[in-house]
Amino acid sequence: MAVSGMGGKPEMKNKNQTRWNIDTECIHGGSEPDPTFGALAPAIFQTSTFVFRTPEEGAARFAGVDPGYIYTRMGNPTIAALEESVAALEEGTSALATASGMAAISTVFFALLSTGDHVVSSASVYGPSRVLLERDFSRFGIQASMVDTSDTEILRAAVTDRTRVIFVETPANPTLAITDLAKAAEIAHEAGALLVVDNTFMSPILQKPFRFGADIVLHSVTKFLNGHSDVVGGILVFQDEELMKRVRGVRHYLGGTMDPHQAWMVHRGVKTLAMRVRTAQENAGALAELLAHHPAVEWVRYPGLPGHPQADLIARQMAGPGSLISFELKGGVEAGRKVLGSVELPALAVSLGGVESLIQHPASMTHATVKHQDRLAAGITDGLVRLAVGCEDREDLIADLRQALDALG
Ligand code: LCS
Repeated sequence: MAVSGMGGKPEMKNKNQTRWNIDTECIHGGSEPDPTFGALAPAIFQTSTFVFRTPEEGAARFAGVDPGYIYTRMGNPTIAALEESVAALEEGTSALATASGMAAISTVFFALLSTGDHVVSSASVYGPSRVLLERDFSRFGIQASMVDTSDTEILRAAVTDRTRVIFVETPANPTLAITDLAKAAEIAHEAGALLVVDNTFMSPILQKPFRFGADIVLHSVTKFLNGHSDVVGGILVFQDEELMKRVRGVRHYLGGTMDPHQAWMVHRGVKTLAMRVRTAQENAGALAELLAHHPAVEWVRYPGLPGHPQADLIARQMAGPGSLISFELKGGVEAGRKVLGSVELPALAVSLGGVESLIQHPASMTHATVKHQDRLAAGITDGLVRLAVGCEDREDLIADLRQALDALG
């Protein structure tokens, strides 16, 4: 990280392109030995504010003439290092880290939508993203159509002359329905709207939404990017600097900025992103196979299983099927509860993308706030179980899930 004088902002080395292959980029992006002591690991600038050497310098920073730091809600070198790293991984030019994934989502909606505007969103987005639109943004006269964006014709038909944003999560949480990003971008741009993609489930290792025309890519970094189930955070990534500045102004005043220590933790997590994502994905492939062949299982959804109806799209858009599996047991909700209680390795907890495997029941947990009929319409059946596969030993995971399924009799 090149630092230009006290409080100077780091320079972006990788404008719109990565210098290295992605595994190397994870380890080195946004990190350079510090110029003072040569520490390999970046320093944590745990400060709320930055000292100006002269009144003129302070005035120049507020006027935007001097790019140095002012106050951590508006920017901080430790947060900037993470932003630089994730921007490069997503092939963006800049990023804005936020206090949580929901802070990223609410900030972007607040920045892009005004009274009378309309949003089209995937019906099976993460529950709170949907509730935020339907319960909260509706109070300001912003309409939302929650549709099956994995069907391009349904998506096209939902767009009106007031549509300003198309917001998709692909694969969706937890139905794993896949939306064609190139088509969604085309539909958004024809309507004069922006395509915002929640790329949390794939991470930049497995999907690069900007390549398909996305305007903003966001993450709950709580998941894969941090990867250790110990930090909540979010990030927004841009290729258009004007758009970034519009959203940045809103982040600064809404106040959902990330904390420096949080940023440092996430940046450390990013270093092992590629290897974690691949290990979890290999484990998930094996568990999906087990589920697909087990007599107690009614159905299993996993983008990597043979014969997937969207196999062509998956091959075009995703570098791999990821590590989320959803399934339903023949014994329905009751059997699901038994499995949730009898697996030893996957912890019974919401969230995903950590090294630990987690299992949960969306209808009563992550999507409990979504109305029952809306949940069913979105494909989140009452018996659906979501398994977020981690990085434990594959044979241990297989043996554990097998004993839980076999015990159903
Ligand atoms: N986007 C997706 C796809 C998510 O899965 C989540 C959280 C968020 C955004 C929100 O991020 P946060 O504010 O929590 O950092 N997903 C959760 C889940 O599936 N279980 O618990 C949280």
